[in-house]
Amino acid sequence: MKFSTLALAAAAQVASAHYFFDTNVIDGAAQTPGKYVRGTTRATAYNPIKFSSNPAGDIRDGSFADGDDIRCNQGAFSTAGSTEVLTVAAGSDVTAKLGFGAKMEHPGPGFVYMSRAPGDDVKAYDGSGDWFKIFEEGVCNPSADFTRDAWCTWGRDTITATIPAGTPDGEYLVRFEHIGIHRSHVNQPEHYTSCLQVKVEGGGSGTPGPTFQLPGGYKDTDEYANFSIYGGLKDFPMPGPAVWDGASDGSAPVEEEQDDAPVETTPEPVEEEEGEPAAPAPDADCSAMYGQCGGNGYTGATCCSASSCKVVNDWYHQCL
Ligand SMILES: [Cu+2]
Repeated sequence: MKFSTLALAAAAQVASAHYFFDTNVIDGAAQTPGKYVRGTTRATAYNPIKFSSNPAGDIRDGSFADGDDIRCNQGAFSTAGSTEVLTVAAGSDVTAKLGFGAKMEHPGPGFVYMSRAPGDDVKAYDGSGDWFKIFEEGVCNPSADFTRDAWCTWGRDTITATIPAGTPDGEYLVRFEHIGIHRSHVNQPEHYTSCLQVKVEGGGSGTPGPTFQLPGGYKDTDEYANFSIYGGLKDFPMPGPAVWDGASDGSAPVEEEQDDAPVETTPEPVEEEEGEPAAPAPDADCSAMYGQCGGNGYTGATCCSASSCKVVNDWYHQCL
């Protein structure tokens, strides 16, 4: 039956397409989720953070890219005290890993930022200070599909960065982020982020920078948030400050050349947004076809307006 095949495909996408970082990797071994990576209290941990200007129906758990949740994900600060602090040597790598076997199968860049905790007490730090960028990755395979596997992070479940050797000793938040940009052409970039708590030792005397703050550093008017991946390969305007060179004062960075993103005129393909219906449910009290109808922590409607509720996984029950 054609319908059920399509429904199964949609369900499989829901299970694999959204994700969150819940752990880090040390010498190849994934740590217990939440041991060094702050947890989240959001109802649907795997869902993205979008801008408050986006349609209400596309906002998940009240998380906003222009709100505090963009720092380390919703509720992360409430888990700071119970999250351990990982001691890392400057010059060594840190790696964050997605939970539940998920892979980054949205197109878009990966980033790693750091922010020093006041008083070098990261368990008491809310992330409201200055952030500097230590790593970014965009397109690795320009000959591949720009809407999919051209992006470095495609199909991976980790992001890795090197703590710059010049980083001063102290306690920091290390913020890992993937941004899905398949809907940036309609101003809906999807931010996936979590923070690792670290204590840097053996560091240097560099002055990290340039910096930005969160929220505020990402705006819905930024080029990356209005960029179309459709119509072929083009330069992507990386959001956030330039990557710190690891040594000098970053206050006067060499500006990276920014191409003006061409206005996209080709028709956009119909967007598949997994489990996120474009139209409101006919019965406003129940979830629409492909909408969520259950799962751990889910608080919305558990009935389906034009279908029945199926268990996709523990986190996601869907109207199919
Ligand atoms: Cu998505």
